[in-house]
Parts: sequence; C-alpha cells; structure tokens
Amino acid sequence: MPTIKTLHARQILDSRGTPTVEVDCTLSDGSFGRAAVPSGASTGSHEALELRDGDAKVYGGKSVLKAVANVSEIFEALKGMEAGDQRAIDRKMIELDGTPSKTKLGANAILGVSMAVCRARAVSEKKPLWLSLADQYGVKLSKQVKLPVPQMNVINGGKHADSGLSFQECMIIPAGFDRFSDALRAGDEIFMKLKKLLPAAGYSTAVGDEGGFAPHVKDSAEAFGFLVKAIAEAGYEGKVKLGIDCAASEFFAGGKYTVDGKSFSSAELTAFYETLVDRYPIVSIEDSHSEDDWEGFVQMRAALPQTQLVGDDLLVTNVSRIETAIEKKAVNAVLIKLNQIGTVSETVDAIALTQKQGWNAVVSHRSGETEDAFISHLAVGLQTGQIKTGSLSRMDRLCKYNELLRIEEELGERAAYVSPF
Ligand code: 2PG
Ligand code: MG
Repeated sequence: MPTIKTLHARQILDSRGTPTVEVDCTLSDGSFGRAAVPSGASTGSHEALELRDGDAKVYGGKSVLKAVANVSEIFEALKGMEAGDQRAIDRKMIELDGTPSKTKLGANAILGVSMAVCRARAVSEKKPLWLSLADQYGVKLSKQVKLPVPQMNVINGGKHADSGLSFQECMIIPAGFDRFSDALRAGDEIFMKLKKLLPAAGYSTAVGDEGGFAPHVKDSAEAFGFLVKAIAEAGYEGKVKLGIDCAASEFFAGGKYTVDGKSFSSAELTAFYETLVDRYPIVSIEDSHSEDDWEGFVQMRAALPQTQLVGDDLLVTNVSRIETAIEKKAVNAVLIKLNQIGTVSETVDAIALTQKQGWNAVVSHRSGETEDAFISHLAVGLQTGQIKTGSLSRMDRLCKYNELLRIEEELGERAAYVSPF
C-alpha cells in the first residue's frame, strides 16, 4: 500500500458563505483525494471543537487559517505513513492533539485530513469510496447493498431559518419504495407540490439553510398540515412518512421548553409529541428534548415505543455518550455526523456501536455544507440504511442525493432499498 506523500489544506467557503477547511492528499503512487469539512449552526455543546480564528475583522471571526496551518503540523506526523491503515492514521492525529475535544489542532483540521486520506486510498485501490470504506472497516456486504432512506427537510425552522417555527426541521421520509431513485423522485414531486401550496396560502417559498421552505406558519401543526396535503396531492399517501428534528436544546431555557408560543415542562413536552404522533404520520423524532435532559428522552422512549427516537445533540457521535444512552434506554437511533467527533474511524465506531445495539444509525449532513458528498458513501459503505441530507433545492444538499443516484446505477441489480419503518 502506498504512503502519505503530501497533505495540503486551504480555506474555502461553505453553503452559508462561512470559511471552512478543505484538504488535498496525495499518496506515493500518485493517488489524489480531496475532502471538505461541514459546519453546524445548532451545535451540541458536547461536540468536538471547530477551530476558528476569532479575529472579528476577518470573516467576522470565522476564518479557519489556524486549522489550515495545523494541517502542516499534522503532515509532519503522518508523512510516510501507510495509507492502508486508516485507524492508525486517525489514532496518530488523536495522540498528536492530545485533548478530549480536539481543541489543540481543531476537529476541522483533523477531519479534513481523515476524509482526504480515505478518498486517496479509494483512488489507489481503484474502488468507489463506499466500497473502500466498507473494506477498510470490515463491513460484510451481502449480495444486496442497501441505499439509505432519506429524511428530507422540506420545511426549515429553528436556527436554520427566520420562519419563526420552533422545530428546526419538518421532514418527509419516502420509505415505501423499492428503489432509491423512486424515493428521490417522490420527495422531489412533493417538494414541487409544496412550492405551489405555500404561495396559494399566502406564504413565501424562500428557502432556509438546508434548502427547505421557510414559511412564517403559525405553528408546527400548520407545517405538518402542508406536508400531509403535499404528500396526498402528489399521490404518495402511506408511502411517504414524516420526521421532525426538534433540536430542542434551542428552545429550552430556565427548565422550560417553549414550542409554538406555549411553555412545557419536560413531561408536558412528551405529551405534546404524543398528540402530534396521533395526528400525523410521524415515524421519527430527533432531539425531542434538550441535550442534557436524559430523563426527557427516557420518558419519550417509554411513551412512544413505536417511534424512532434519534439522539443528535444528545449523543454527538460520541461512543461514551452512546454507551450512556444504551444504559439508560434513552433513544433507539443515533444521528451520525463526522465533524461532531472529528475522525472517520471514531465516526465508524459510533455507527458500529449503534448497529450492535440493534438501533438505527442515520448519517447526517450539517446545516453548513459543501460540494463534498462523502456522507453518501459513508451511508452506503457502512450500510446504515438512513441518511439525512436536507431538501430538494441547493446544490450543497442535492449533490449528496445525486451521488446516491450514481452509486445506485453502478450497483445495478445489487442495489436495495429497505424501509426501516
Ligand atoms: C441537525 C443539523 C443538521 P446543524 O441539528 O441535525 O440538520 O443541524 O448542522 O445546524 O447542527
Ligand atoms: Mg439535529
């Protein structure tokens, strides 16, 4: 296997126009890999550190030139290492950083390198990235290879839009199909229906950070009403379900949750979700409660045992927090974000632990994205069965779906699409 020959980082701009890190890697056999790091807005406080320069005069403090420079330091430690052992490479960077949250080098610097090396290795192996990842981490692929079921955020709220909606993401989940491409088509047709329904009701079709509409509806019920109508008018009733990312840490203050102008205790919030699940075809709820309200999650699981309860800010792709969730029976699914933890290997460990527990892993984008479609390959290679990557507009979102179309085409008869709901 070839060795790491060069690593070069640069500052580029993400989908919000905010600086982020991109890394180029070349191997001794000439293979080249490039990767760009995403960035969140509703970040969990237990996430690994995204290193920013903090000089208010430059990009409002958001430039990442320190992280870019840290890639040179990382290169000194990694040069000449075998590119064939991703775990050794990631371990080396974790040791070099030496802090629990990657505060010294920055998770953005470390992750950029981790992903770029994966890409270069796949080129060297002459394999698609998803297959290289599967082989690297010992995933046993069966004859049928699962494409992920997407959670599509077609109405944006919370920190991702100025719609006034308390919930961050109102999503459609095209589960009842045999092929990924048919599911994508259904999602797109529903999105186009919404585009007609919203203005007819006097609302704007301007979009939020993840490409979903951001109408100033009066409450979440009105948002779900639009989704149900759009699904029915597009002819997909029963086949397309709903999901929410509440991102509840963002509307939690002083021990109370404020949703749709009403104030709830943790237990009252659970009861509110029960009424929503009764009224609408909601099959998945993410971050129903605040990131340290473990008891709220435990109550949710007991109250809604049939619903997929996903931990995002709660678990931050961190094996030790996922272990706590297993002990407490706090969720039954885990959102997986590479930059919450900062290396590909640790991300894979989080997925493996989730799957071992029999829970669902949902590979996810961040609200600040780039043209990099690494997560599409991660979802297929690790056979997670689910992906969350935004709406049906803005290329930073669509490039992930388009990459999945290419993978499905390449898999031909081997491509499978299996509903987890
Ligand atoms: C989330 C994500 C992605 P952000 O909360 O799940 O949708 O948002 O990247 O802003 O944390
Ligand atoms: Mg979330």
